[in-house]
Amino acid sequence: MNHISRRKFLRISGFTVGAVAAASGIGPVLKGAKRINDKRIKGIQKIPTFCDVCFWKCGAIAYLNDGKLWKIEGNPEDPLSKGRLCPRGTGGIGAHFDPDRLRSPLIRTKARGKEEWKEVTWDEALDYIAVKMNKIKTQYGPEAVALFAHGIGGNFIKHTINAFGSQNFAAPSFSQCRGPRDVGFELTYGEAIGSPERTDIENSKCLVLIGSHLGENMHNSQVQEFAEAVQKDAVIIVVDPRFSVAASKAKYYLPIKPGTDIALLLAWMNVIVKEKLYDVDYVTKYGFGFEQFESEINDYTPEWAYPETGIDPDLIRLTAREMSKNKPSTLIHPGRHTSWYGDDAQRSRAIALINALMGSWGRKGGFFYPTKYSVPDYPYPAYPEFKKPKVDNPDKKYPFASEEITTGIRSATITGNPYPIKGWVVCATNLMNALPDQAETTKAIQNLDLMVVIDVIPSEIAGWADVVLPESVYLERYDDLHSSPFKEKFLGIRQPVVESPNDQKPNWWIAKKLADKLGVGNYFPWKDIEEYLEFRLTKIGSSLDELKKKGIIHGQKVPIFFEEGIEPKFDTPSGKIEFYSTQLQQAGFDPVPKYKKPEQPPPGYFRLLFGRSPVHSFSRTQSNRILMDMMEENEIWVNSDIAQKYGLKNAQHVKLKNQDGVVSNKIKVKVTERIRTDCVYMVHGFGHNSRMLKGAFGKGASDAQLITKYVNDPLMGGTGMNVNFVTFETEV
Ligand SMILES: Nc1nc2c(c(=O)[nH]1)N[C@H]1C(S)=C(S)[C@@H](COP(=O)(O)OP(=O)(O)OC[C@H]3O[C@@H](n4cnc5c(=O)[nH]c(N)nc54)[C@H](O)[C@@H]3O)O[C@H]1N2
Ligand SMILES: Nc1nc2c(c(=O)[nH]1)N[C@H]1C(S)=C(S)[C@@H](COP(=O)(O)OP(=O)(O)OC[C@H]3O[C@@H](n4cnc5c(=O)[nH]c(N)nc54)[C@H](O)[C@@H]3O)O[C@H]1N2
Ligand code: SF4
Ligand SMILES: [Mo]
Repeated sequence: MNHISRRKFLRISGFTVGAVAAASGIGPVLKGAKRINDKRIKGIQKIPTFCDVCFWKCGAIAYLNDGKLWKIEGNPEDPLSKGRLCPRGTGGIGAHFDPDRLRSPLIRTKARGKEEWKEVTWDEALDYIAVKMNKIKTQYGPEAVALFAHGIGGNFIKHTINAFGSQNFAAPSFSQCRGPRDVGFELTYGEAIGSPERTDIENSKCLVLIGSHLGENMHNSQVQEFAEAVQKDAVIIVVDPRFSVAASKAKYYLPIKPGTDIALLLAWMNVIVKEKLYDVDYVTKYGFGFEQFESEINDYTPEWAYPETGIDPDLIRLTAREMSKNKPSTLIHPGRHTSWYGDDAQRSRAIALINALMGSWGRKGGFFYPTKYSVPDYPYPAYPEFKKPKVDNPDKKYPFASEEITTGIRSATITGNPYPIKGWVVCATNLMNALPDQAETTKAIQNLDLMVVIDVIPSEIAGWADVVLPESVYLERYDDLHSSPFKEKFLGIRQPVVESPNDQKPNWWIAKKLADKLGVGNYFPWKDIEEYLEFRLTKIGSSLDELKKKGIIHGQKVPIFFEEGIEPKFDTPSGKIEFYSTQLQQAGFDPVPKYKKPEQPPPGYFRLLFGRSPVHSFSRTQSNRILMDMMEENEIWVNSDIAQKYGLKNAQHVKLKNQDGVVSNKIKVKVTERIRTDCVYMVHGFGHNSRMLKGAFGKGASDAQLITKYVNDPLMGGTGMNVNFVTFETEV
């Protein structure tokens, strides 16, 4: 393996912090930025805050030059960023300057989805919403209004909706993202992985990445720790049908047939158990049901796994031994976006179990026990009694769902079962791109009496709203306090760096004002957010002033590993690590994961895979002109042999047609050896079709549009989305 420095590693994808600045033409776009502070201040001002280009929430310092927004860097005091932002964070200032931003509240004038609006005042918009919400309340009950939100900005809106009387809330971060993983680990260890992940990547001596494409997935701390591990010569094993950026750092690359990871995991466990390569003491002390587990995996030899996975049995043995050599500092990464095939909670459980064999849970180089700065909540009045159970998972159809299921709310909106949902409030989540099956989403929307979207740009979901509310971007507002469960306790603040350019308002203001209009203003006893923050900060002996100045404060260091004194406790029915799960067995599921063959593409079709670009977040940054400069459209990765067979040339445009006849926008072909022949790959988030997104409209293709099919995870309701197949249309 080649040795590279951390700096070089971060450059592997060609996007260093410097590159962002150089490519972005920051100078010209900066014109006209307004600062929040004294307008006469000359020279440089530094204002600590935290990033919101994704949900990692890196501590940052924004710079003003002569009162104008200049740049943003990492806050060295922040344990998540350690003073460095990822390229998206650095380009985040482009959100403030985006010419396509929403400027004032809008009310729809034509049919839903036609994107015809009139500009209205905040009072008009909020009155309109309050009247409709109260009408829904009278007719169907308050729980007929549901909230979809993603990220810290949703906290205050959620408070308003709860005060109104509804607890129907869901975020795509569960059933479309990390839900299966968290459930798989909860079933095994009694605790979830959480966010940020509780993985001690920097100290791991052997790191196994199953699809986790760190380096393209730019979750900052993990990428920095990954670079650290590479530098320290950790053995990297990457399992991915596509030769990812991470694969280029690996000692072993396993180009697995998509959807067959459980077979590989079972074969690895088979070798590890048969050759007694596991941590015998650890398993004996903390394990439950090991004998049943052992007999269940007895037949899953590497030779059995070979035709399923396409991975050579010798390579399976070699990598199993390599993992074992480095235990307990062997980390089989749990992944994050794990809603792939519908058997995902079981795949995650298999990952949890192989980690248990390595003894890595609770150990250095494995999984730490996170700690969190705790700040007392604001003493709000109790919410009204919720008269109906949540709508998203009736009769506990998905018995192990530990959070709410977005698609459950969507199907209740379509069917009226278990009860009708008539209003959606959607805050900071582009449901058209985040949920599978867009036709189902629009069908649900057509059933609504009220559809409200709170966004910063005219996203696809905003295009379907009755009322669109323009929020201030993160650089222009306060948010709730931020303390993540992590390796150390810390508390961060987001504060305004510049003023909003038009009539945009922060989410706390929108939430409070809407509560007033709904007649539940007593749930917001504070005058403004500064008073709210001051109140909470006083409770911990700090102050708003201190946080505004420092951006981050630290708590006391506590042990986070067993070897540091954490007591090994497992919140499972047996109080141990469950190699055999009686909970699953009693609920009629496999107590030890089993492998089921994935459905194969029909002849001439290829499985559609998707992932991240290092310079974009989901579908939210494509119109940020700084990030757009770095990547304007996505490409479809096609294996060279397949390209030759179909006569496809590099950079040629094609359309993709899926198994249900849905045809995509034009997308550029990337001919490459870096992907298997049975699948194609694209970056998620492109192919915008909202006409008001002038900069991003029609650039590249949308994976979401092609995901008309999905498979529900029977354990927890996650939506496996890697089950769609596409073919090429070359007449474009
Ligand atoms: N097809 C497909 N679907 C997926 C995925 C995929 O890869 N492919 N990934 C899945 C995963 S892992 C996740 S976590 C989810 C992510 O799902 P989402 O969180 O819904 O991601 P985005 O599509 O970026 O939508 C975010 C929306 O918030 C808006 N926004 C940005 N900043 C602000 C703000 O400050 N205030 C407000 N009010 N709005 C703001 C953006 O303009 C955008 O419309 O999607 C899941 N769904
Ligand atoms: N730059 C950037 N970074 C991000 C985000 C972003 O929007 N932009 N979003 C963040 C969020 S919320 C999430 S959830 C993560 C998502 O990122 P991750 O959790 O790291 O990855 P996934 O999206 O699950 O998977 C994408 C990878 O899985 C591979 N893959 C596809 N099918 C299979 C399979 O069957 N088996 C195996 N072994 N591999 C397969 C694909 O080829 C691709 O390399 O990224 C986070 N980081
Ligand atoms: S990982 Fe990047 S985009 Fe996400 S919060 Fe950190 S700096 Fe911002
Ligand atoms: Mo995610």
